[in-house]
Amino acid sequence: MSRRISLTQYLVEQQRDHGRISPQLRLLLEVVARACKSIAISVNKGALGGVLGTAETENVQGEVQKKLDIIANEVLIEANEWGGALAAMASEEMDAIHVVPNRYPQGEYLLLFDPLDGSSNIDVNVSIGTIFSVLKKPGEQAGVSTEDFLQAGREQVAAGYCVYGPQTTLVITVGAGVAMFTLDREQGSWVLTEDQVRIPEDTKEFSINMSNVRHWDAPVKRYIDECLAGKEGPRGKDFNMRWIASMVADVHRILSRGGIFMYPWDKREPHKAGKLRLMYEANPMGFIVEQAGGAATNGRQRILDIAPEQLHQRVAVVLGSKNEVERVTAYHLDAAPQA
Ligand code: P6P
Repeated sequence: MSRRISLTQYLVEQQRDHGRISPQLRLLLEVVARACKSIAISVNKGALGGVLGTAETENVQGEVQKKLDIIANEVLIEANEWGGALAAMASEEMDAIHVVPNRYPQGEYLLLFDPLDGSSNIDVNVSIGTIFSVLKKPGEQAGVSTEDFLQAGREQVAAGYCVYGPQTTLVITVGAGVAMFTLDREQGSWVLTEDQVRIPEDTKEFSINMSNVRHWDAPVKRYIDECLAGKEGPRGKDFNMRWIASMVADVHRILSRGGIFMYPWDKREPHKAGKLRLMYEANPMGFIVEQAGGAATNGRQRILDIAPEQLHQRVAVVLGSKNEVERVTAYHLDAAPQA
């Protein structure tokens, strides 16, 4: 069992003892963690807080926004503007980047987030979450632009998510492994409950939306068919399936006990490459999964090596237990180039 230390002590040790993070980055992560506590309180109120249902507006993705999507976005923006660690923020819920107002000092970091991932689950009381990614602003020049955000995922200096479920759990990496913190509601503090999280390299559990089977590329269909064939098939073992339709919850299960999560390329919208967003879903989750000994690809290429072209670009995602992700990659390389 890991030492039951606070998030603050963990981050101070990462800064002071391991030299892994700067004082500015430590402050930024503390503020994001505090914002997640505020979001958790709103989420947990549900109908009592008048926060369920839609907001009658659409986001840049063309998705109808839930009231809690907007609340979570505003909490993260307001919490992170004043601290002096950030130059700008980008969010799934905002078309353009949000530059820190002139009334506050500008810092060297860029924060990207999906403020409330899994929104379709909000009104039915299923786990949802906040995903965030931290980059350094490139160059020394004053000012910040959208292009400054377009860095490959391997450039991230920190990433994390908060899952609002039976427990409220914050998962963070600063590039030295993955740590999990559980919210102690009596104290109102984050307590380290697992450090150096490891994903088993093998698994018997896959996570995919099976209703899309007719739209998948051949390698994905081959992989899933073999899982479904079970003990009598080429894999020689039975598989189980889980699909919560909330990436944060599915990824948290994989970090906790292994598994493979797939949201593959889909022939319905070939130009979109996939449903999930590269910059604030696939990249942070890919960083976390790799830091826990797993793997994350788009089926063919390491997610963290993908050179972004647009802030809201989408990507296919295959992540989790290393040996399973590598098998899916092998099937893609065996097959003809993607249609
Ligand atoms: P589907 C939630 O909307 C999300 O972006 C991810 O959190 C989740 O994994 C996926 O979409 C679910 O998609 O098509 O199964 O509803």
